[in-house]
Amino acid sequence: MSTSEQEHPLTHLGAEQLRALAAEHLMRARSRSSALTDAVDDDDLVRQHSPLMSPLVWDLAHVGNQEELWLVRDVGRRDPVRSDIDELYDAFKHGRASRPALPLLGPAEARAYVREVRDKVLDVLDKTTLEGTALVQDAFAFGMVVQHEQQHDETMLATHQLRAGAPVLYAEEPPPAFAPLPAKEVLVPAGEFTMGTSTEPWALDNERPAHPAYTGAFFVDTAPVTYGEYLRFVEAGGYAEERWWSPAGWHHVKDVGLEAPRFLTRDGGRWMRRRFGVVEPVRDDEPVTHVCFHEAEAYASWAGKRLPTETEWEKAARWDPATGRSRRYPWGDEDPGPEHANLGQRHLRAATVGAYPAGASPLGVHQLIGDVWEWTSSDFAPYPGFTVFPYPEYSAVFFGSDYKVLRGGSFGTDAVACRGTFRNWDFPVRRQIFSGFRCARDASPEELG
Ligand code: AVJ
Ligand code: FE
Repeated sequence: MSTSEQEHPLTHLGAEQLRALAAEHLMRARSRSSALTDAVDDDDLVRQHSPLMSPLVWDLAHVGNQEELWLVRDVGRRDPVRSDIDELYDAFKHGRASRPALPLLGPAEARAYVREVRDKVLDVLDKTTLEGTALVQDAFAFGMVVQHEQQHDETMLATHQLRAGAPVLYAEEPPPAFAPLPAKEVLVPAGEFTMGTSTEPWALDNERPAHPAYTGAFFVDTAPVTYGEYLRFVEAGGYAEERWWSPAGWHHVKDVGLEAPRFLTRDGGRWMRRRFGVVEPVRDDEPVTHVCFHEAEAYASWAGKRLPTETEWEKAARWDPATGRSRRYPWGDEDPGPEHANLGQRHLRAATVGAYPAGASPLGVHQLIGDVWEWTSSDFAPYPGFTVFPYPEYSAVFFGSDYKVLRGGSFGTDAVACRGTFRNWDFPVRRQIFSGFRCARDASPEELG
C-alpha cells in the first residue's frame, strides 16, 4: 500500500521557485485578509459580532503574530517585532468571548503590525536556502503560515455572516449552474485504500502518515444534501420527534430550541435565508449550510441513512479503482481550478448540486471538495504513527471525543488550505461554520449480488 501515493511536484522545485511560490501564496492570503477587514469600518472591526467569534481586528493581528513567531523568530532567527503582545494573541490564553475586552491593537496599529511582520518575512524568505530542518524543507513553515492565514480568512468570513447590518461583501460572479447528476448514490466496494499522506509537502501533522485503511462496502450520496431535501425533514416535524436524534442531539435541540438551519426564516409559505446581510429565497437545489453535527445526523436517520465515517469519506474522495492509488483530489493530482470546485470565496455561496462535473471522483461522487464542509460521524483522532509537527496546539490538543471531523472545505476555504487529506474539526453543536453533509448507508448482501 505504501507505493500507492505519488511524490508531489513541489518536492522537485528548486529553492528559487519554491521561494517565489511561497511569496505568491503569502501575497494572496494577505489580499484576502485585507479585503475582509477593509470591507467594514473601525467600529465594526473592534466589535464582537457573536460570542462565538473574535473581533475581526483580533484575527488580523493574530495572523501577524503567528507569522512573526514562526517565520521572523523561529525560521529567521530575527529579533521580535513585538514580543509584548504574544499573550494577547495566543488563542489558548483568552477565549473568543473575552477577546474584545483585551487591550488589543487598534485597527491602524494592527494593520501596521502585520505589514511590518510581512516585510521582515519577505526578507527572511529571500535569504533562506530552505535547507537544514524539517520546518523549512519544501518551505513547510511558509506553507503552514499561509494556511493559517487562509483558515482565519474563512473564520473572518463566518464572522461577516454573523454580522448584523447592511451587506458589505459581494461575489464577483455567481457559481456555475445546476446540472443533473447521473445517479443519486454510488457503491464503494469493500477493501483497503491508502488514507492520509506522507508525501504532500504542506499537509499538516494530523493528515500524516499515509496508512492502509479498510472499509466495508457502502453507498455514498453523489452530492451533499440540499436545502430542498433538508426542509422536507423540517416540514415533516423532524425537529419535534425524538426518535431521529441521538440523546445528545435531542438534548441540544430542546436546550437551545433549534427549529431549522441557522440563518433561515419563514416568510409566509417561503423559506428565506440571510446571507452576508442579504435576505433571499432559499434555493432548493443548493447544499444545506449552517447545520450542526446533530442536525446532520438526525436528517440522515430520518432519511434511512447515516453519515459517512471519515475513512469512508476519504475513500470516496481519493480512491481510484483503476489503479488502486489514492489521488490528491477527487479529480486527480492537479491543484484545484475553478472548473473543479467552489473554493476561495469566489462565489460566497455554495453552488447548486451537479455544478462541478469536472470535479467528480472516479466513482462519480460530486462536490466533495468545496461548497460546504461535510460532517462525518468520526471523532477527531490521530492516525496510526501520528507525530506532533511542529506544535501540539495545532492538532494534538484537540484529539478526543469532544470534536467531530468535517471534510472537503467550503466556498470560504482557500485551495491551499484544502485537499483530499485535509481534516477539519469542530464541536458537534457548531453551525456558524459553512457546514453541510452528505449521507451514506451500508450495502446489503442482496445489493452486492
Ligand atoms: C482547523 C479550523 C479547526 O480555526 O480553530 C487556526 C485552524 N488553528 N488557528 C481553527 C486554526 C489555529 C482551526 N481549525
Ligand atoms: Fe489561529
